[in-house]
Amino acid sequence: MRAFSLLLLFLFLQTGWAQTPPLYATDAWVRATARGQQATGAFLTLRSAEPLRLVGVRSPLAAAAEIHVMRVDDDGVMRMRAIPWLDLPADQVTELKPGGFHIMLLSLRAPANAGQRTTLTLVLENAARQRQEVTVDAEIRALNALAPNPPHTPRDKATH
Ligand SMILES: [Cu+2]
Repeated sequence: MRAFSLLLLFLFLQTGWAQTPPLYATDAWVRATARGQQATGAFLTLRSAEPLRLVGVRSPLAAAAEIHVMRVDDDGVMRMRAIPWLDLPADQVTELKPGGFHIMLLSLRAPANAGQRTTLTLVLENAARQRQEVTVDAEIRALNALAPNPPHTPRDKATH
């Protein structure tokens, strides 16, 4: 793990909770884009001290973002689709990574160039349905970092 991932900046934009959310977010990165690409994946590792739900994400890089899951469908083809939230069980590491859960940044406002940095703002909900936001710093990494993007379901294609 890189040293910079331990230096994440946590920015608390709302005060719905008495305390800051008990969330550890590390190794956040965004896949760099090729020319003309409208969407890309964002990834990070999360661990919460209490049950939380990731219900949304924002980034200055993108006009919209979705939480996606990637699964092998009945026909044996791996596809990804949007899910309304991602549960973060207490004291359990949840990895958002290529080939699994990930954040899809959509309608990109600018190319994501390797070596540059951006931010991901995570919208979290606790058991009492209070929401709070945490912003983490993310490195943009080369297009060929780890697995390639698989095809989306036709439903997703309409919005990507
Ligand atoms: Cu996706």
